[in-house]
Amino acid sequence: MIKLAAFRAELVPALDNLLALKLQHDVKQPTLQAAMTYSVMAGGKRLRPMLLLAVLQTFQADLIPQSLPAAAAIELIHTYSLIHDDLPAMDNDDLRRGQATSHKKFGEAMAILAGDGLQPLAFQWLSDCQLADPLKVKLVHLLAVGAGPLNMVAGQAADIQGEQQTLTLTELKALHQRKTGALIQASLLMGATICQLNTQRTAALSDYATHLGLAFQIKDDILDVTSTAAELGKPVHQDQSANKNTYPGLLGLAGAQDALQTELTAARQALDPLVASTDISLLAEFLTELAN
Ligand code: GRG
Repeated sequence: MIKLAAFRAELVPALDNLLALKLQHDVKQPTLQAAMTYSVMAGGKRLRPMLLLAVLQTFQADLIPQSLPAAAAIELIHTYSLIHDDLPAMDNDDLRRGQATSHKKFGEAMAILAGDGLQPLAFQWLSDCQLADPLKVKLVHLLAVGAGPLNMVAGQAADIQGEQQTLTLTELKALHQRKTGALIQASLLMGATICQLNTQRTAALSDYATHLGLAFQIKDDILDVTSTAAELGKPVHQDQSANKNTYPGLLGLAGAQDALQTELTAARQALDPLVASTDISLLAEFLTELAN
């Protein structure tokens, strides 16, 4: 099985080319096109599309070329969520991936419209891609459920409300499962759908996705604490995790690190039913990266 670094080196540029070309073709208004392209091409890690493509690589690699637009569609949804999350009415952030946020560069109205444009464009790309119609209906459904008011938007709403109170660990987990986990899960399940995997294999990937999504969020919370401490030139203390509604905030830094290991172990175990029939090393490598 190909290593994750080589897999990325091959497919991230292919995905980036496709995203840039299709945005140029499909967005008619120049400023809107600039704003949408600016955020999509700002150097994200492309985690979610890579997860979809990793499922294809694991089970049926010949489906990768025709599935690139479906993978790209997920990145459009992810980018919209970041643009809107950064808005003054939400997190009010000036910087994203080291550069000005959309509303700082293009103004608030254009940033809202860039996000608005990215959402339906994702479903346009999905429904246009070269896959069988019944599969495409399932893909549209999975992405809508993951990104919509059942999950991502609900998680964002709960997050905004939760700022007023301290959440329990169970509430925090549920919030993150919706806000960030569900799109990660949709990416893996979209891969399973394209490969038409059976129920048992799909369930294993779904379980892997749940734990991977949580591990991703816990790691993000931990990095927030450790990088802030590093920027301030201070040692990291458990009580430095100022934001209460984070894993380090609720569990302390060591507790959050334990929780990360627990989720990574569970994610790896979720792949066990697949080991006899396929090489799971590419999927397992996503976990190794989060452990380091
Ligand atoms: C506005 C409806 C709506 C939803 C926003 C996902 C989300 C919901 C907000 C993002 C808030 C945030 C920064 C959460 C931390 C985890 C996370 C999703 C980080 C960003 O994802 P990466 O690391 O980003 O995959 P890149 O830049 O690599 O694409």
